[in-house]
Amino acid sequence: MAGGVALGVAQLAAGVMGPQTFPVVAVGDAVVDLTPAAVKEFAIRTFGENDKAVLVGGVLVVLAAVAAVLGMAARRRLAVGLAGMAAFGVIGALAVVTRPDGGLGDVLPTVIGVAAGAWALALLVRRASRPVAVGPSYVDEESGERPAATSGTGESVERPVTMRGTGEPVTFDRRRLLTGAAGGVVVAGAATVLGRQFGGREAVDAARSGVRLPQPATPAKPVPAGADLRIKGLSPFITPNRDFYRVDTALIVPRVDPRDWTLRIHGMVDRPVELSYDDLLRMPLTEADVTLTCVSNDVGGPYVGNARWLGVRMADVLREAGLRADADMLLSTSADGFTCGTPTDVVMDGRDALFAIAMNGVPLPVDHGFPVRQVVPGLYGYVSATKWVVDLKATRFDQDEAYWTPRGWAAKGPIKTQSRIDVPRSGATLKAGDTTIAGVAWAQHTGVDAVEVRVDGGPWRQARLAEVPGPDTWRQWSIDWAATPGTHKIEVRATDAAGRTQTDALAPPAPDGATGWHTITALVE
Ligand SMILES: Nc1nc2c(c(=O)[nH]1)N[C@H]1C(S)=C(S)[C@@H](COP(=O)(O)O)O[C@H]1N2
Ligand SMILES: [Mo]
Repeated sequence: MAGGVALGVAQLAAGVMGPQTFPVVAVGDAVVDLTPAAVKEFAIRTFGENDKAVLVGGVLVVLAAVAAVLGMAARRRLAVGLAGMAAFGVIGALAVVTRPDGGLGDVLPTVIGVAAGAWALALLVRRASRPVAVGPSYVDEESGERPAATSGTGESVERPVTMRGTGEPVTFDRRRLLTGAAGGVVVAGAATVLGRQFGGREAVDAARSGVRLPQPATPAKPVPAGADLRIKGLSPFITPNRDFYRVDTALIVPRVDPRDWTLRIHGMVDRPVELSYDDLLRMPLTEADVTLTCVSNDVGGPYVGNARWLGVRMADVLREAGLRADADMLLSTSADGFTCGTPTDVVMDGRDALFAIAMNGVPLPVDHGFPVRQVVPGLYGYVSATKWVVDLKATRFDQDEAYWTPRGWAAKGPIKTQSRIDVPRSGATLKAGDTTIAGVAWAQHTGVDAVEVRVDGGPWRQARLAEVPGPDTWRQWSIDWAATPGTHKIEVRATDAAGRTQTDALAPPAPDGATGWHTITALVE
């Protein structure tokens, strides 16, 4: 109970000071940062986008178990419980302070929480061991006073002891313990709920809804009518924001107020600059359809999506800042300290590499990087797509390292050509007869030139390709199939516009992206 009070009060204080100061989140974030590539992959594969809930739940379960043990120890010696509480406080405080966006003042919610927890523990332990008022020698431990003596009328007995007369030895006042515990539940619960309400959430949401998106100076190339084959179960050409995959290291997404946001451009540049959100909105905006892909995506996996982005060309900003020729890396940093290292030549070669402010016609959703994120066609997200970006340093790959590099992932991450079967779903049961196999293929900034499908190891057949506005998006494909009864293996492979056909050699996502042909089985009746 005391542990619950500590967490609830810390949550309440963190609600005022900012969610990153909640020690449970800071500890979870630290666990994420200390996670090697293999464990990250395991977590993503096993829990998918619930990985964060699982992690926070895990931290809470461990805390609850240890708190229960400490609580029992405290009944014998209060000092042991208090020491345990303090030890957790130190762990939480260390985690908060060592976060990239953490400062010494951020320990306040932890300190207040631990103080409240210690107070609750002392109070409950006293109530759990309070001797029954048995005579005039009894002294109230809380007040230090003698209770009114038991009178002959019995009326002035401070609290009735319900078990009197049963013959059982009474060791503590059960009712006082229960009311104390109930009080603890109320304090812990109310503080948690209140804490979650605060946190500047509304302010950022309001600021986001208040954003007026300017018209693009360079609108997106029109999407050809034939880009969407509109086949049931096939990924739509544009992924709606609510369906767009989310991958990041943030347990609590940074809530950045655009009025406070700035982007600092520095390092190997002649004229360092700091842009405000309004500065950015006043620059010429480019709109582009770009398919984002995560390096953690397995062959056939879900971590790929296509959206219409609106933003300022990174190259424009960098030219204005006087980017030096010998800078080969752009190290971008997010509000929560995550970093990407993006090759300079890719950003400057004329493609639609953007500081994006909008996604599919609305200001970036908070989960996808509001107010500003990077989007670079052709590179996996972990080396290019910094959400909540606040800092860009022109540097060199031989001088700096981005977040995932020391954790076992390649420093550079061009997207590997891939194709995926969306219909039928793997393991689906279909009726015999004419049916359609369909999916998407991507080779960002190169383009997809061919998709082939084969059934049960037979000859490769060319799929029909949907139209695309350019090489930076995925491309839908479909092929007819006369399904015969039985279990069938269906495979797909794409060839990019440079003539390279996907290899069948299976490689896992780490260190630089999965390879192999997406293969499904379908049962035909
Ligand atoms: N701040 C921040 N930006 C980030 C990440 C992150 O962990 N933190 N993850 C990157 C990765 S690995 C990918 S694949 C893309 C995913 O972007 P999305 O969540 O909008 O789909 O964001 C990139 N940008
Ligand atoms: Mo990713």
